[in-house]
Amino acid sequence: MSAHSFTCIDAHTCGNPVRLVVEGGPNLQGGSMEEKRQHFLKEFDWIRKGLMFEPRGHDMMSGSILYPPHDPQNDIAILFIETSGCLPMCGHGTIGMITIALEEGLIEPKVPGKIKMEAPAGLVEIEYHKPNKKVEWVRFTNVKSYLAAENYTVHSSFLGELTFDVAYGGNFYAIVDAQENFSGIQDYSASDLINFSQEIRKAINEKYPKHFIHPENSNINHVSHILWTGTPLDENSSGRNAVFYGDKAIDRSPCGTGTSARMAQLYAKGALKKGEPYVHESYIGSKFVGKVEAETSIGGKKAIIPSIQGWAKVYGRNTITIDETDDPYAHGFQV
Ligand code: PYC
Repeated sequence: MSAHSFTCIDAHTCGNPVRLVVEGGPNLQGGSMEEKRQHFLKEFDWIRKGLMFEPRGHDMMSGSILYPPHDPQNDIAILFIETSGCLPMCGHGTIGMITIALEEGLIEPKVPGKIKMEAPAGLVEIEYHKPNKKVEWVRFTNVKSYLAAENYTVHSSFLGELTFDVAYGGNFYAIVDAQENFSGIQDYSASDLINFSQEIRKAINEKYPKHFIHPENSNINHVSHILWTGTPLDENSSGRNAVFYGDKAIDRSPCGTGTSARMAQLYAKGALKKGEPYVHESYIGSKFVGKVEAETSIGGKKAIIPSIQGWAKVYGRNTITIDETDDPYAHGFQV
């Protein structure tokens, strides 16, 4: 039993929080970020819970810890820590963490304007614009994204029968478009969408066990997120979503991995062309700009290489203590 201190810098990416642990993160074993992720989950998950859950975090809290790259040609490696666990990839987390790291001088990119980042889901190539002390935007080229299933169905006790597709963009997303029993996110509150999502995510994974297994990483093997769509607030936007993650969160950003999954779905259906900007709005109306950079394949399926551009703002510095000697909530709680 002891007390541990973590130096953190807090930011938000288009409204969604990012907490970067700058000091106090554990030494992890493994030759890749996926191996280090497994080691962290086995031995250090209390750090994630303490820093993400209440009372030090909240339902939307999302963070990351930086590590040196395994391949010296790369600039940085990252572990994502979230209320839901350690995501293989997180888009808003990448944009936020890169913004913090550049503004605070925590990384020295080998090639100015470009960063190669090792994530558990694979190598992520990043570009950024930093005209002065502040980073204006960050764009990352995400992992291979693809449409995994079409026209599956699930029963919602709130809405009735729903049809959905599943696409991968760094996590598996069930994508629910407007249909007879669901008129679109504009007609529902965030807490409605959370209630619907909790139920259907569980039902989807029970009804379709082993249907969603990443062809190159069998640790990524279920639908973890629900992406609901609806009418954009700005008529010039291409789409709007509400992404459910963790147990009670609706992403305040347009969700980088969710936007990648959405573009993979639209591209596979011929509704989005290579190079065409896809302006994706979040539930609160903040925007990412996505693009299909290239077509590729994965596990015998057509896939895309998506890019996502967004911004983040740094707003806080924290030394957070997790004191197991006298705090009954040292490792956080969820209600
Ligand atoms: O931006 O990829 C993302 C993300 C995942 C969960 C919350 N945000």
